[in-house]
Amino acid sequence: MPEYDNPAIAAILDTTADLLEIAGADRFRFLSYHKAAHAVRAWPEDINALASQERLTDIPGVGKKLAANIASILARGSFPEFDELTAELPPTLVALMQVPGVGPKKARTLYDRLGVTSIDDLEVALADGRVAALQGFGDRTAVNIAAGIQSYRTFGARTLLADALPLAEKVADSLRAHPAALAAETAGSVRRGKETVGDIDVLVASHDSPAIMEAARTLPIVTRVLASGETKTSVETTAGLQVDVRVVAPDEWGAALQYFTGSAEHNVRLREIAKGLGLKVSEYGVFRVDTGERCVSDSEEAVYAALGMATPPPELRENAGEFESAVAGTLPTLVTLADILGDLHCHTTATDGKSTLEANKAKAAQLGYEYLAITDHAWRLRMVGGLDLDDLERQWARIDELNAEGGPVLLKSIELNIDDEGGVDYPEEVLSRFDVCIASLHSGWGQPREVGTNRLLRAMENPYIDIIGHPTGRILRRREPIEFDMDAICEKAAETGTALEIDAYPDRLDLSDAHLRIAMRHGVRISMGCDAHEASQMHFMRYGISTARRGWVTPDVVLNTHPLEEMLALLKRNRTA
Ligand code: DGT
Ligand code: CA
Ligand code: CA
Ligand code: ZN
Repeated sequence: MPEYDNPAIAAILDTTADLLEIAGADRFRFLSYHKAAHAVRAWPEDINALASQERLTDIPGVGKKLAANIASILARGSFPEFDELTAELPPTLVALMQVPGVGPKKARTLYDRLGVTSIDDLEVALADGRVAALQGFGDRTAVNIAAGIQSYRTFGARTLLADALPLAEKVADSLRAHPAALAAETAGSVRRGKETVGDIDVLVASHDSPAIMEAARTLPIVTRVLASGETKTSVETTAGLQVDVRVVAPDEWGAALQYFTGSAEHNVRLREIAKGLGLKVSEYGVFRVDTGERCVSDSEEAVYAALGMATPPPELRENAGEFESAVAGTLPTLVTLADILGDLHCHTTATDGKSTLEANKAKAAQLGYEYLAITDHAWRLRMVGGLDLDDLERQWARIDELNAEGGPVLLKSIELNIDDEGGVDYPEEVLSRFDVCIASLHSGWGQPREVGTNRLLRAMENPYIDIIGHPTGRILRRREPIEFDMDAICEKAAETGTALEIDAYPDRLDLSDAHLRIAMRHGVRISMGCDAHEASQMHFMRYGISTARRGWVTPDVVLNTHPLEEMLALLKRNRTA
């Protein structure tokens, strides 16, 4: 029986939810599977350890029944309800639902009427006109679905870093522990900290390649060996993700790690630079073109040094200015997780969070934080219980009590909603009573670029809006960013002293790396928050840090790398008051 980790279990629970929805089950039933999947993904402890201690129900949203289902997956790869569903519907149908423009109803119709079970089937049915001919579909729907397949193929099929990184580390750790391995590291987009990854790459240094290839094929999480040769093995894992394991000779380690870390764009540029120096770079080393002699290959630093430059951190290797900095010796010292002294964005049971103030505070203490901003939703998000003034007074009183007990300081805070004119939920006399305010866009997708820009510009003029939360509102693989003029926003942010957030929630990572590079050029201050809706999600900070590093963010510009008093003094409200 292959081994399941948290993302692998979550994937099966999500598939169950999607199949239930396609089968027409009631909303409550399928949502309970999605909720549990979400919680399993975020849970910091390994699911196997939890199961063996009979503590699966510690995970929020996992009751007795779901715990039994999870235990059954761990034991035999499935559970009775899943067996029944997959007897009726092929599990590949859920991939159809990932295509923008195809929901559960359309997926069902495509299956019932045309026998479509995969995206490949769907493309054939679109091409020969059978989709357009279906009742309730038509030409326009068919065109939309075709466009949806395009966008699914470009970004929908990728895996969130948060689902890949723990697995990648586990594979690298287990291969590193192999007696024949001298070193093992993750490479590729995982090592570069990219927000989504196509597959996992792991590099191993060894004199005994067959032994490492055998170890790769027999990793406990393997469900299928896709290919296995002398130096490369590709496997599919229980989470559905592909892992490529490559073996190199120990004296080629540095050159190979450099090459397989990429990115492809970075490597292309590196080879051009080498050419100009009469050198050639490959995964085997740096060679002199005239004599064919190998200069260096054993460490990454030696490879870059041979080309006359410092070693850019993996997160910067996107050919986005790192070569110029590496040659000039001006590579930035990037922010690290250890620099973070607090979290500036979380929710509680007062609105749509699942954890209490007390639980969030306990988690902040466990993470060694000095402070935690409590940023529940404001009044206008009534849908999720947005707070009115009475609610706020109650929360503040409780925060005062908890702060009197010592430990991490809870900051009285809020996540405001920016309306279509750039206004927010409360008048200034209320806003002035918070320690810090975030304001976010929660509506208006598809608005013209000018509208989005103006809403944010107006909001930043408010002296009490210290931070713009998840500025573009993107949800990876599901929702495009709100369009706005990033240069204009950054200029205003720098001018008014408004911080822009990196929302570290794994499917947001908003601002993105590309936007952060613009923000850094403008000297904008950055705020980091997990947007945790459950205390365990405060562990997501590391993914925000990966994005920050990809965006060239240095520790000093981040609000919450500063001790409490210093951080408060940097807030807009305290600078202009
Ligand atoms: P991914 O998996 O799509 O998230 O992105 P990567 O960057 O991990 O790409 P992947 O897995 O195809 O290859 C890993 C690294 O190996 C890549 O970043 C650079 C290097 N590499 C692989 N194949 C090629 C190639 O054909 N040309 C170049 N220049 N580099 C390659
Ligand atoms: Ca990869
Ligand atoms: Ca790969
Ligand atoms: Zn939030």
